[in-house]
Amino acid sequence: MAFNYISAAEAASLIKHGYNIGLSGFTPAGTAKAVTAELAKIAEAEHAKGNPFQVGIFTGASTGDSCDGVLSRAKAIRYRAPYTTNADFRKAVNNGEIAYNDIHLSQMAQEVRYGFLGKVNVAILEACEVTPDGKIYLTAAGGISPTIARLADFIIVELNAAHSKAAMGLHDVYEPLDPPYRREIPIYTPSDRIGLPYVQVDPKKIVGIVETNWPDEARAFSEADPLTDKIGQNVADFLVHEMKAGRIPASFLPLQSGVGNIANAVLGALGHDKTIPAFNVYTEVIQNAVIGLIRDGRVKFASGCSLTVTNDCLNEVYNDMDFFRDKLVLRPSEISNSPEIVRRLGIISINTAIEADLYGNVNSTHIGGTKMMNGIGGSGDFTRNAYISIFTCPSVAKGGKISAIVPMVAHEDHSEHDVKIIITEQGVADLRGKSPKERAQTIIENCVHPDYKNILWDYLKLTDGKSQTPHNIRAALALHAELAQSGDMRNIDWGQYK
Ligand code: 0RQ
Repeated sequence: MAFNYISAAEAASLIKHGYNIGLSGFTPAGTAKAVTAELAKIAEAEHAKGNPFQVGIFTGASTGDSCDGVLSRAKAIRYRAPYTTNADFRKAVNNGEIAYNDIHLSQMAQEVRYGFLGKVNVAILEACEVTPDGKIYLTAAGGISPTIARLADFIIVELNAAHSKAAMGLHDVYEPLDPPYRREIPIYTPSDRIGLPYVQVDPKKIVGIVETNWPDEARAFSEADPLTDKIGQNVADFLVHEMKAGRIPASFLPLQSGVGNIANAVLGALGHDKTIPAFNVYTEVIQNAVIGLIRDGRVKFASGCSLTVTNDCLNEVYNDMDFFRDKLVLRPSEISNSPEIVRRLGIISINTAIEADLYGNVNSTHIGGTKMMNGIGGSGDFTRNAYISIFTCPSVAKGGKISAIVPMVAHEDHSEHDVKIIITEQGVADLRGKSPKERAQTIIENCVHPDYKNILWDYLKLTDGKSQTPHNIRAALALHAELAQSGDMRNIDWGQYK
């Protein structure tokens, strides 16, 4: 079939007010970019005429500025799911302008299929190649592309020359059946391939191909610093200790690691620690550190949903596919983050907390209990099902004015039942096999910053000290209230709660 080649503006003009748009990509990797950038201009023009113009966005995870950034500045997003990292989007959400639904990433595709989120009007997929019989070869991410492509009324393809055709073959595209017909997802080792290297669509649904040359908008990492290095080293030391104690098999287990500088530092430290054998990665986001470790032979195989790497690093992979082809695979997010597979493979999960409490509950998403930061991402998919679930964070934020360990988290994403290890630059709290009261002792002794140790010991003296989970309910959020009032949790005076 001969395709219609159209401009990004022509493609955007096919999208109407009220549509739900399904987008390829996972993080800024592999996200369609050109059509959404034009759509923002249409929204602004319609708003200037006094007409409403807003759409719903369904995608794999965060996107780059060309989607969440421009569309939120243009006030063109009514609804969006799931995870996002864009600062303008965050501002709009916390200003009450956007309905944001923070869904576990593994559940996004199936919630769309189950009809929980409404109709997908159009899918926009970024591709490095598309064939006349409807084979769409994705770029740097799997995301929810197979599902939105199948469900959408029509499809727009962004054929992006910034992604080499060498990406063909990187993907393993597989969509499970829905209940009551679902079977096991037959992945038994991180390198198993179970699907096709492309998304197959009905070519008649492709209404236009937009040719672009637009590099991914992945963020560069800050240089490693002593704090993140120390956290990374604490994670590596803990895992070596567990291996030596026989609680992790000597052949090691696959790792999942979240996004950001701490995650990158953790992987770097693990890679350099030669007491850990070369290992596999089964994760959602493959960052720069993993590519380096594959080069060094420290990571044997990496399965992920996206290559969220700097563009230099991405081109390094594309230019050397002969080396990387049997060491990398990209999967849709419901497979990369599948609870079934996480449990089966015995994945060790490492994610970042905003704050944790004395009993092991973790807040990954909200600042001060009310303002959205980014979202839960895949941290819940992995944590709940991991062989060992680890959360890392610096012990203090904002120059010491905030303790990351608080009496009670102001919002809970991961519960005491799922969080097994907390690691800060101060040390490691191993919560496995402990009662809540025992957990509080080990967390204060090992993870809390020296400025806050007595503050938290004193908090415990305000409780009955005997209940299953001792709290002084009036004082439980007093550190947060103190921060809101004086700007520094260290100013707390417990006297009023005695
Ligand atoms: O503020 O931006 O003003 O400097 O939060 O904190 O330390 O720079 O760390 O960028 O790794 O983000 C949890 C948000 C950490 C992230 C979170 C302030 C701090 C700073 C950012 P500034 P850092 P990071 C994989 C798995 C949830 C999803 C997840 C995240 C800013 O890792 O979104 O894990 N995780 N997904 O100063 C007030 C506190 C604070 C605080 C930090 N207690 N109170 N502010 N900050 N702690 C990803 C995917 O699923 C795709």
